[in-house]
Amino acid sequence: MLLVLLPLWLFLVGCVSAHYRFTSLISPDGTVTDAYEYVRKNTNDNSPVVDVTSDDMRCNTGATNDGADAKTLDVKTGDTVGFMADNLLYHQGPVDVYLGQAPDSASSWDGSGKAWFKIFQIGPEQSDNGLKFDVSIQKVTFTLPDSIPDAEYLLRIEHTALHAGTGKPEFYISCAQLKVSGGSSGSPSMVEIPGWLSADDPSLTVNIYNWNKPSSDYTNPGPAVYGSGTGSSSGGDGSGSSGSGSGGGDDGSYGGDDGSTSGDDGSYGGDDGNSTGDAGGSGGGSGSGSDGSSTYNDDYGHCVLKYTPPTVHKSYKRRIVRWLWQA
Ligand SMILES: [Cu+2]
Repeated sequence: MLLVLLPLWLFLVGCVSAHYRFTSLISPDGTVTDAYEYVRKNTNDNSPVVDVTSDDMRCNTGATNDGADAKTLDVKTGDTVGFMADNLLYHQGPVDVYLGQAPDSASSWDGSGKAWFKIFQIGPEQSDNGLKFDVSIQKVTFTLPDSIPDAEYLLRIEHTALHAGTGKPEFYISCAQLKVSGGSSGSPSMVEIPGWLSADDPSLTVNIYNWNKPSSDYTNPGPAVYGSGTGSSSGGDGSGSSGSGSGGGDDGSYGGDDGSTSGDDGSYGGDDGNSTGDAGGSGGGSGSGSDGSSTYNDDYGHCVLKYTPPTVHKSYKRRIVRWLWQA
């Protein structure tokens, strides 16, 4: 039976490896800090959270209750910070960034309570032809609001992948730990996570492939942005890292489209360049094709298996069928 399961196994491996995590905090001087230095480490590899009512929505699976291993970075209001992911956010969907005010230290807080407010968002381009999200983002930076209380915070990024169709969102989440000083007496209105979004929220049930512009504007999940909401996005190690789009803001406008030139490092699950299988995944994809099977992402970002069975003589085929039947 192992032989039979092998192609399936390759399929799963190829798909999982194509996902992404926000592993690094970008400090105010622009440094991409080490993976999980200031970001809480999750335990679900690069898989998404899919239940919007789960406590895992706060900081991802395994990271909501565990901040002890991550450091807390000193920053000031008005500083520009950000997140770097370990892959392009190649699924279509919005990006939203929140601050959660810890009652005490960020590292000891589980993110519970009405303590979260949004400070940045990246929405889609909206046209008569549908919604279009930037799928070449790897780095997201934004300015911390001027008017927030001095406190320790969890800085939370959420990428909501909407590619799988109506009502099947995938949430890619990370939390970094910050100690903010220099603030004033601002008092943003706050929401509770989970609880601030329900599964039937229009931002989650939208069909991004069938959406007509004039009837309704798309609004990102969650509350309006508090503060200026300025920031940008770009690809990872490719060109175009100086993006200056005025992303987000209350209008949900498309963020950072100047600087989002794809950082094409080959980690993107190639469209179809590796679909022949026996070439072993050339063309920058993640295919594992040496035995005739490979995976690639189709136009909707779905992971697809291409399996070309080896040529087997008829008599062997019969034997294999008989063997399977008996197994
Ligand atoms: Cu996916």
